Amino acid sequence: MDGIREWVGSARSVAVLTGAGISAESGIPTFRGPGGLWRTYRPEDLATPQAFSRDPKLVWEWYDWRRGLIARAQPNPGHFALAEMERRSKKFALITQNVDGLHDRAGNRNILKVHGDIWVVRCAACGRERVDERASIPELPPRCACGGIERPGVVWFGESLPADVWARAEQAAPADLFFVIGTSAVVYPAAGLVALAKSAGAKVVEINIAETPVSGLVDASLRGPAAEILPGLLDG
Ligand code: BV8
Ligand code: ZN
Repeated sequence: MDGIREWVGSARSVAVLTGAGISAESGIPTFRGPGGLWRTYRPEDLATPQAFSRDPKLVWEWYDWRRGLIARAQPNPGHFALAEMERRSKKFALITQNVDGLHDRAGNRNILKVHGDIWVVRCAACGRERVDERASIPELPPRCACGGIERPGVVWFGESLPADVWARAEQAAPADLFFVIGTSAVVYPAAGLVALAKSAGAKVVEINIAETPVSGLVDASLRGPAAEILPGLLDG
C-alpha cells in the first residue's frame, strides 16, 4: 500500500475505471456477484434494444426499480476518496461503467460515463434527451412530447458507446497511474482500457474483492472492498 500511496502522490496523470463494485457499499447490488442484478434477470432479457422494443414496460420496471434504489443510496467512502484523489491530482479522469451518478454526487468533476446515465431519458422516436430525476416514474414507459416512447439513457448490449465519451476515455487511459476498481472486467470495449493503459506504460492497480480476468495484467492487486482500501491510499 505504501508504494501505491507514493504512486498516487507522484503521478503526473491518473485515470480510473470503475464498475458496479464501487457502489456495492452504497447498497446498490452489482450485476454479476452473489445476489447480483443479473441473478433475477438475464442481461439479454433486459439490457438490449431488442428487449426494449419487445417489452418496454418490463425493461422500464427494472430501471425504475434501480432508480428508486439509487435515489435512496448515498456515495460511500470509496466514491469520496476518488473525488479527493481528483482534487490532489494534476491530471485526473474518472471513466465509469456505472450509470448511478454516485461519482457526480461524491464531487468528481471529470467523469466519463461510457455506459450512459440512468437519470437521462431519451425519446426512441425523436431522440430528444432530458434529465428525469424522479425516484419513481408514475407512468411507464414515459412518453416524449412528440408522443414517442422514452428509453433509459444508457448503453445496452450491442449498442455502441457514446463516441465522444469513448474517445476521451481512450485518450485518458494511458496515464502514469491507472486504477481499475470494482469491475468484473468482462464487458467490452470498457474492459479493454486496462490493457490499453498497460501497453502505454501505465502503472496499473486493481482494487477488487475477487480475482478478475485482468488481475494477471496489473502491477498491483489490492484485494478488499473499495470503500475501505481507497481512503487508505490518500493518508498523509
Ligand atoms: C458494443 C447497461 C458493439 C447500463 C451494460 C456477444 C453478444 C453480444 C455482444 C457481445 C458478445 N460478445 C461481446 C460482446 C460485446 C458486449 C460485451 O462485452 N458482452 C460481454 C458480456 C461478453 N459489449 C457490448 O455490447 C457493448 N457495445 O460492443 O457495441 C458495437 C460496436 C460498434 C458499433 C455498434 C455496436 C455495450 C456494453 C454496455 C452494456 N451495458 N449495462 C446499465 O443498465 O447499467 S453492461 C453492465 O455490465 C453494466 O453497465 C456494468 O457497468 C457492466 C460491467 O459490469 P461491472 O460494472 O463490472 O459489474 P459486475 O457486477 O459485473 O462486477 C462487479 C465487480 O465488483 C466484481 O468484480 C466484484 O468482485 C467487484 N466488487 C463487488 N463488491 C466490491 C467489489 N469490488 C470492490 N469493492 C467492493 N465492495
Ligand atoms: Zn420524442
